[in-house]
Amino acid sequence: MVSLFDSQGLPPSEERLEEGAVLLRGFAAAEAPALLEEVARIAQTAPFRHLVTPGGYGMSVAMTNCGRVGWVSDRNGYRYDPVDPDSGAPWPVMPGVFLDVAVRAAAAGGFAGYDPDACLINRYVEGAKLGLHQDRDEKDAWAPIVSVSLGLPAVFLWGGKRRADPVRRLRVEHGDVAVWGGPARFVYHGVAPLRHGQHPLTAGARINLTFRKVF
Ligand code: MD6
Ligand code: FE
Repeated sequence: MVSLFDSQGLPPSEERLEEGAVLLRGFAAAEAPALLEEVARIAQTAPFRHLVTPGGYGMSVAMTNCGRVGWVSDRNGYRYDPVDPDSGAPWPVMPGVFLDVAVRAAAAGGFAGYDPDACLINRYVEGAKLGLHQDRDEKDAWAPIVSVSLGLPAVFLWGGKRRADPVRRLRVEHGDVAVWGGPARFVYHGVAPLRHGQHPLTAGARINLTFRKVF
């Protein structure tokens, strides 16, 4: 009998990157318009801004957050902050539709009972990029990162556990969700410079939602 599942035992729309990591193609496509409406609402309270790295460089990606804490960077380093440093107010509450997509994607990736504390929202325009890095500012070293791509496509860089490991270039499109945790939690990753384009829902931008269990 012809199997609907590939040799890795996953449906064709799920690409296993390695132990603990999957790319769920189109997983959030149906919720994407609702997710983007919430992003616009969040950005009215906590506007997108270009954070400064500890080294003093402005990041090309514009960021904001929602949830119990938000990821921020300044001359003192990276941290999770319960308030938006620009306003002194708590970050907007994580919308139900965000939580629902993140929890279901985590479960599909093998991580049941996901309880993210933070959602970092990234906005890329033409030329914006994120260099190869590990996410290591979270106390929970097992719970997955859930990364939702919206709008313009991008090339997601998927490396290994050491910076010098080979890097795969994965095209991520509107609605795709990557989940990495457990043994894959500290894989180096990044985003190649965004190519010019137009998307019906985000115009010239890519929006990325990155969920994390922090504590
Ligand atoms: C992305 N973002 O925007 C992935 N990690 O597709 C990240 O991996 C990320 O934006 C740590 C801190 C900020 C980020
Ligand atoms: Fe990251």
